[in-house]
Amino acid sequence: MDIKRLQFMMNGDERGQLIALEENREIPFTMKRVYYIFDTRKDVVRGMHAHISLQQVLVCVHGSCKITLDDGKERETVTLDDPSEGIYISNLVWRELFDFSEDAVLMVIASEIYDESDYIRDYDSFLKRVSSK
Ligand code: T46
Repeated sequence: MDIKRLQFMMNGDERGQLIALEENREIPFTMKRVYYIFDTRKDVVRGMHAHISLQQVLVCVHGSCKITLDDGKERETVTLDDPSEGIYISNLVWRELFDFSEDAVLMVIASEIYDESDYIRDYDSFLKRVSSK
């Protein structure tokens, strides 16, 4: 599956920690958008889609959540609970986000600006698309 766990360098001193994310360095693409998700209820599932061309890096900067990733062949569930770790997700990977802690803040860095036409929201259409790759 075209996903990658990223470990970011912490610039820590007696004042605390600082992590810097630069495009084409820690983030393996040119960044066009950042958004963050918070105040998500524990029983909620977000995502439930794939992207035609969007690449993203997800970092849970506070609290925790889980993400199930599926490329049409394999499925894997990853826990995000450390602000020094990110997960890179390529295009054509189905994602389901769940089990958000009350204090979770999920930051997402995206390779493109928001475009609804890039979303595949039907799982069968996703499977057809990946099998014709
Ligand atoms: C993803 C997961 C991790 C915007 O106006 N601009 C934006 O950049 C985004 C991402 C969303 N929106 C609007 C569209 C909807 O009216 O915000 C609302 C909620 O978006 P959505 O239902 O797509 O949220 P999630 O959490 O299901 O999915 C989002 C991203 O869309 C998606 O790319 O990978 O977070």
